[in-house]
Amino acid sequence: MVFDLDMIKEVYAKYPERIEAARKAVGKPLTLAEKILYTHLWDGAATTAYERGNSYVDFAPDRVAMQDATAQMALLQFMQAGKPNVAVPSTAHCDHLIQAKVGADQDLQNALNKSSEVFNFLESVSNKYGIGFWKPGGGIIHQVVLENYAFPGGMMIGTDSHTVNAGGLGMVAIGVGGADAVDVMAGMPWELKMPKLIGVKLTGKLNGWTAPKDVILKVAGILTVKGGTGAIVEYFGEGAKSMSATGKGTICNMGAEIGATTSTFGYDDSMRRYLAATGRQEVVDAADQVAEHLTGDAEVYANPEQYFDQVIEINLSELTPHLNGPFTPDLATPVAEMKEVAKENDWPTDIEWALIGSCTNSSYEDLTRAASIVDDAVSKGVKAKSKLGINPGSEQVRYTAERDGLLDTFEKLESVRIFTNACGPCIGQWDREGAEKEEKNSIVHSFNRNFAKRADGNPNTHAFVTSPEMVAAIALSGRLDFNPITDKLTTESGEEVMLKEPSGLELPPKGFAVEDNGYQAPAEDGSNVEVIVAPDSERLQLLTPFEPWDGKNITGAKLLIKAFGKCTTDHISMAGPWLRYRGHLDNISNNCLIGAVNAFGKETNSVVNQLTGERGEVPATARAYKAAGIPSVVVGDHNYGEGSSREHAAMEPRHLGVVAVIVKSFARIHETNLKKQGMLGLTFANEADYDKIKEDDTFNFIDLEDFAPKKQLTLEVVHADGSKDTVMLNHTYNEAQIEWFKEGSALNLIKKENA
Ligand code: MIC
Ligand code: SF4
Repeated sequence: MVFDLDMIKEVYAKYPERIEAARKAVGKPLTLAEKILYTHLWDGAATTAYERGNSYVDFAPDRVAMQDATAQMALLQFMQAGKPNVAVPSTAHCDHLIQAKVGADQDLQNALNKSSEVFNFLESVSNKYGIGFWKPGGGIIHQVVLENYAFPGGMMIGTDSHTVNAGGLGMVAIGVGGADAVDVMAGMPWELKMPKLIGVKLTGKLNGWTAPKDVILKVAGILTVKGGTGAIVEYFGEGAKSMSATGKGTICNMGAEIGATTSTFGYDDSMRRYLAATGRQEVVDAADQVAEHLTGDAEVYANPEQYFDQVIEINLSELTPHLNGPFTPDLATPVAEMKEVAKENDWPTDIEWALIGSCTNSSYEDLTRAASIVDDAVSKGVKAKSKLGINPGSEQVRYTAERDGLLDTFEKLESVRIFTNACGPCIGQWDREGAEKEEKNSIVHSFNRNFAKRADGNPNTHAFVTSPEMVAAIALSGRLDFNPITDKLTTESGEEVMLKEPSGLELPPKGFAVEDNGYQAPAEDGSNVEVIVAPDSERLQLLTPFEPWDGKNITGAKLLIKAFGKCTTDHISMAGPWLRYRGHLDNISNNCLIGAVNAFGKETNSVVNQLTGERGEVPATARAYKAAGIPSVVVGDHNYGEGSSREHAAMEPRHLGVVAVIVKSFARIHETNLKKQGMLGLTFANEADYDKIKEDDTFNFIDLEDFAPKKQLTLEVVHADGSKDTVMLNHTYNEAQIEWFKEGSALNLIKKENA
């Protein structure tokens, strides 16, 4: 079945005319990213060119996707918008709340027992408002979207940073906070600053042990975790065409780790093959009619330097396998150098666990390539030294892999565990035995993120990101520094053998198959569906609107925490066990900033309460200020809020009385989330002023009453000894966003306009 074919055809019907208008407006050949952006303008055909990195633009995305951990807050907000139905095709996917422990069946049952309240809530809200619902076990949102909904040249947003995965099918797919999704579902424009464009030219062809994952591991090494901020990365060249659509998805997926707004590839045969194999020949037929518009212009790819803001070239024939980590996804080490680098850094080299899965690498092709390694090793008499956990990306992939004997191949290893088609260990939903001992250890996985504590909650677990085939090889050898290209493995009988190079199948030769893919269509007429939230629930809480701004300068605000170094959304609002409270703002606020390192004392979750002079936990201290009617301020370093789209990282401080977050720089989604929730997200005009902030500072905003676009704000910082510093702050608020601040949140404004 093809979902929303009419909508897709309508999008393509507009393409020729809108591309022509865009060409006129921009006045030069167009990149693919520009084509998709300009065909999706809220106001219709383009009349003017927008300045990249500067102009705010209103877009009309074609669809919205949400996963359970963020959908709760997104839909609690949508329920307040006063609309009977979602305005564009939207889906909700249950994938984040299933813990990996014993194996798929039992783990799924446990999740159903534990989280039925949340699943039922999401199911009934979906049913009521016309949202497609994917049951627990149906698969990981981004794999399910790629298999069912993504289409070349389309634009979508999703409440998850890895929504960008759909770039593998030539979309512009962007991760956002729930409040942004509410705009689109409520039929309003969605605003984004016109992205800059980074072109990545891929020459040559992948071979041997090198996989699509290595392309993005390499790019991450070059651009670092903030190098893609505010930019769309467009891949092109012969090398791009030679990769499968799911391989392209892997590359786009992990573009979130360099802060990119999204990544994409031009429409090609790999996409045709994938669409056809996933039952969407009709989408191919429709796309083929506008195929010339679904990729960048030839002039652009011939002279990329003239059209992109930055160009990177990678020769796939020369690329080698990489391992990125620990603790950050941009620390790239070629596998061949790991022996040395691990020794130099004292990284543990024994591997107890190796994990394949996540939205990044859980396709049929990924499983076949990893299985080929296991098959070869088993036939040579090698036993795995480490445990191997596998989360298939979707029920369709799992069912097909089972039918084709791939799961049997993995199960020839005694130590393998097939987990649910869900995020599992990737988001800390992993009951890893012994993790509570907090021993120093290393794991390898095919996921995308490896921030401290992310997979198993142990701060001393060094997690390394690599391709599924490398994960399999490392699982067999039990060593982080194993290089399958040069190193041998020892068989049961003591013989030394080399592993064969991986080989895989892009698509299942017998086609995909599935019995129950997990999809549930919403009611035709949802007006009678009742959504129930128990008032005493500890997991769900209806939202109380945030207070509007009183129009006066904020004064007397206290420093809550000055965060030191990396402060990702995992540090601000940890996942893992806390996913439990994603639908309950007050309860989840108890994890607010508990992972952030305090610049004073370098400890986590320990800050000075200026009212008592005593040290306390961050959430409790914030609550104390709030109870005393005193606003508070958070200060941070570069790329603050890197990582997830979770708007809890903005709503929690807001709920606890924080009025401003002042940092050296922000990650895109988090900055928008702060704005949407009526907070002040500001940056130091002079970065060095970060150093002026002391532990017991009080802040006075001098000219907030004149808050206006492109005008700096002045902050008076009063130190405990009475001395003062004046600090200038930059911001990126436009008129409309200033209104969100004034109203207390963007949602308050929507409600007011709909009243
Ligand atoms: C993640 O990978 O961190 C998540 C969990 O998928 C998040 C969303 C969330 O926090 O729920 C993301 O990437 O946006
Ligand atoms: Fe799920 Fe991990 Fe993908 Fe996030 S990155 S959607 S947690 S699999």
